[in-house]
Amino acid sequence: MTVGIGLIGAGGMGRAHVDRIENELAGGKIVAVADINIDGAKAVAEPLGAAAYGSGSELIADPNVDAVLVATFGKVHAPDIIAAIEAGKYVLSEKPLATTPEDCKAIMDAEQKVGKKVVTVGFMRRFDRGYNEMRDVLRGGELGYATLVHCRHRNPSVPENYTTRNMIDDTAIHEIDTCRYLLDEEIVSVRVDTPRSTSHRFDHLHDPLVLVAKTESGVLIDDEVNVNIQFGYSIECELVMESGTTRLSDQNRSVVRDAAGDRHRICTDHNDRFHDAFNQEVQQWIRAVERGEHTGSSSWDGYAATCVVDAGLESLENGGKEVAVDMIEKPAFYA
Ligand code: ISE
Repeated sequence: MTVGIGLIGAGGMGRAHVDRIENELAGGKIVAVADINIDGAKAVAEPLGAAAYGSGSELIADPNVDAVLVATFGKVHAPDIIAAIEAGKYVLSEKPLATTPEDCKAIMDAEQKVGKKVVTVGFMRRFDRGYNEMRDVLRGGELGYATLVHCRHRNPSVPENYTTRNMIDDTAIHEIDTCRYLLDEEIVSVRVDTPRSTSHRFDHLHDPLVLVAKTESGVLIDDEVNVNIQFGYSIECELVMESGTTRLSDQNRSVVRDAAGDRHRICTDHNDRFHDAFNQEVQQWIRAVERGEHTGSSSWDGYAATCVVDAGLESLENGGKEVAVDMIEKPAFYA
């Protein structure tokens, strides 16, 4: 079976997914594209012979669409995701699942009503080989339990419309999910520190920020979010256990040595650094849709990350005070 995929949102992330589905992955085909800018939808759809729509609801109603890939802005995700759930279609939603805990809860309610998990959230780092090897080391138990996680999330630069809040809801949200995944527990409190800012930022930004979070068992996470670092896209993570550590290495495995020293290529952006993880994520989703199964992170993971983001934003607006994460009890449905 070829899974007919409908893409909602023809921006950069949506087009990157189209490219991988059409040129790198197996089992799926883009059959429809929707965007509020219908010309943008047509520009992606027409070369593929796919249908173009001006709204998500028209795309979801298209009988050729078996599954829906949502790549619009987070704050408009919820109505399309809920409509797709009610139409009985599997969904892969780019992160964040939604921008408020209330919208995430509405998605979870709709999913529980149809009685099966159909929503995957695009936290692609869960498919990155390095993070999975780190997770295996912790789970293996030989180095004891985790005590600390040190994370660094560095982007070369950001556009002028990117805000300080985006450093948490758009950027640090990846470490929030990754640490929940690595440690297999929830984050219970967050504080955001605002060190001296770099001169490379736009004036309205506080850059860098450091998010400090604690988990249920007391593991302390520090996440440097630094979005104008200039030299490239650099993601680091070290997990400290009782008698050893494990850390992410760069995706590049070879080093050039010459008279200038040892060096390897630095990644340029998230599509470059997480190319393989994105491909794994979307490929596994297509295969799972074929089998009628759920894969990857669930709506609960999307909800939990959004609750942690909310606490981080509250801390940011209140001088870096520690804020407890406010979350409902996990429904048995997501156990
Ligand atoms: C972007 O939306 C992403 O998801 C990238 O992974 C992240 O590095 C970047 O900071 C975000 O703006």
